[in-house]
Amino acid sequence: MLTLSLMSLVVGWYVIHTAIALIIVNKDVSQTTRGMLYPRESETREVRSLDGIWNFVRSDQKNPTQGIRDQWYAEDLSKNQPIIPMPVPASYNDITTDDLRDHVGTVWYDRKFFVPRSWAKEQQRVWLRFGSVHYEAYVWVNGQQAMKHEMGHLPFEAEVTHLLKYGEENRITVMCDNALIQTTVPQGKITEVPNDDGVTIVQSYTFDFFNYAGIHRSVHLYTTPKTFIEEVEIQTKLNDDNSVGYVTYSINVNGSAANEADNNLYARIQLYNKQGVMVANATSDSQLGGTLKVDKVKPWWPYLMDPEPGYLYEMEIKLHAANEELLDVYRLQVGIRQLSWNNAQFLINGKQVYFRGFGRHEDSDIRGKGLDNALMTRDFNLLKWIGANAYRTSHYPYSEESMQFADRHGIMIIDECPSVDTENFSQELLDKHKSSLEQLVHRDRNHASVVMWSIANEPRTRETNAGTYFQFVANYTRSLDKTRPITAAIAQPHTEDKAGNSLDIISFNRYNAWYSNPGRLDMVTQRVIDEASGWYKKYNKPVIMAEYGADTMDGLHMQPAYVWSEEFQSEVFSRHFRAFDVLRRKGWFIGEFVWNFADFKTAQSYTRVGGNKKGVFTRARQPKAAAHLLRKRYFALGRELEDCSFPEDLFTYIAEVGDSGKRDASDL
Ligand code: BDP
Repeated sequence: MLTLSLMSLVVGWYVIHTAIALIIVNKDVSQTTRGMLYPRESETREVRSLDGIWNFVRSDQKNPTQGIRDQWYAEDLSKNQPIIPMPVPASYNDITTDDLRDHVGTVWYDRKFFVPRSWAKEQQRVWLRFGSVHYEAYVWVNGQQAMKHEMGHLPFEAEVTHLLKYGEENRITVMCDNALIQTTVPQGKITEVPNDDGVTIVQSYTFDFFNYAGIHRSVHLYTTPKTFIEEVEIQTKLNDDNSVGYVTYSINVNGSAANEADNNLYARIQLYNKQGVMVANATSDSQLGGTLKVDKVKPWWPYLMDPEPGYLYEMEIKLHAANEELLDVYRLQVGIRQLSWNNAQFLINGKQVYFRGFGRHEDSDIRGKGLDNALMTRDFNLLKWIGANAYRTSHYPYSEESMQFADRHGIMIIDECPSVDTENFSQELLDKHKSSLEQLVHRDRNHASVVMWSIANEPRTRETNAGTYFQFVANYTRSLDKTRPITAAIAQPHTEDKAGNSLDIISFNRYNAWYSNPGRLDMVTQRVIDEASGWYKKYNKPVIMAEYGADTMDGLHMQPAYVWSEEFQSEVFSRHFRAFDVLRRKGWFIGEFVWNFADFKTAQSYTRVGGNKKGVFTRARQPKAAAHLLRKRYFALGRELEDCSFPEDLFTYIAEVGDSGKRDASDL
């Protein structure tokens, strides 16, 4: 009985705000992001990682708020509960051998760390920053609440100068709640379900990836001077022949100079090329803004569009007081490029782009969605090996470290917020959805690699209110950044969609020969052509196929091709390639994205064998047969469209054909 009433309380706790509004209004986002520059060392800043092994406790699923009521944060977790070791960063789900994987509700982490005595300076502040915690986080430092943040995959930070003990040991405690309800982004449902022991609470969600949770990205402590560079926003442009670049910057400062008279702050900006040679410099205006002019600029180009893709300059910002005193130094990497689009094309530096890439996931064995530098580096090597020039961060923002990699390697990013399968449009959901985009744009606006914002994946855009809802979301995103187009990956029939009007570029997902007409390879090509044409006809905007593919068990071979076999995946791809080539000639079809880069874990279901197997690579990042086919296509497109050269090993010698065994593009 007691169990039952407690359970009802739990469900009540998670379902308070589920009302679906009939009228939604466009309200301001109540809390917008401040600061949050990626933590970097400089002459004036120190950075310390708090990654490592933390202590971990899971709450009783039936009593998720117990830790708050009993103030677990007031002491070491180990004082009151048995603790287990937990790596940070990592999802906690796949670390243990028990049922932690499917835990619903709150878990707790803590760890100790020293703050050096030397950090106790009058003129210095200390910040605590999380790269991401999924889904909701409460943070205490030495028992005092330091911050609270809702939303996975996005960073948050707070000043903790006043909470720390200098030259002593400190404790940080985190409570993380993975529960998803109808007003979280993404949405989910918590229900009470009878089981063999009475009742249990169940988390369900419609999206097709495992709801991994925990401290997913790095935790940093960093210092800034008392008066410091809090925000930097840059925008770049090129002149008509791409020979001169312009970097417009605006800086926000937090704090004021020690002496009132010196409060007239200014910034000195210097731009260095890869050789470390200064190519431009400027002194800011009194608003701490201005424009740098870069003669003989090396523009930022996507991979294979230029022999030197991903060219980055280093921008050094020095903040000075009026008396010349150097207050703060921050450096960031800047790619100089210009985006434009119209009703048929997307252009970078005046050149038409044809996207060829993937939908992806941050996902791997054991660590789940935890940041892993080895995996990230391998993934970028595979992207380049296969000749991709883009990916979509399906279905949430990826790590800041991966965004930096994308800048450096010239991989274009369609940057997606965490809204998946969006439905039951309520006021509260709209506010949070907008907030997720505000946080995303704020975090990623300075990345050259980010070329488009995706405001949702497979939203239910034929529902009542969908038109208004997505108009509000799109217009809000546009108000934050006018330099990039907006898309959403839509799977509803174009005839019934209500969101396309609000987008700049139409992306659609469709699984011909898989979810539609499974196994029917003869029902792919024409259907893809017809659907893409339908979208274009309806909206008169550039069209991308953002997802297509087939689940494939690596090692399963069947001739003739049969669903789940490697042969089938290759055939499905090939039937799409035919459609894409017809569509490319129409002039408004601008990209093809395979679903998915690699196999990934999902919730349990009879349609999934250990997860979604639509990867071109296995979860261990080894190629399936279709990877070799896709590689030939992506490089063939690179040769045709951008005159790139072929990698030496693209073709396997088979036999003497004509006067040599060599192939050219027409042999593909
Ligand atoms: C699409 C979703 C994607 C899924 C995929 C699939 O956008 O998240 O993983 O289907 O079922 O509808 O493989």
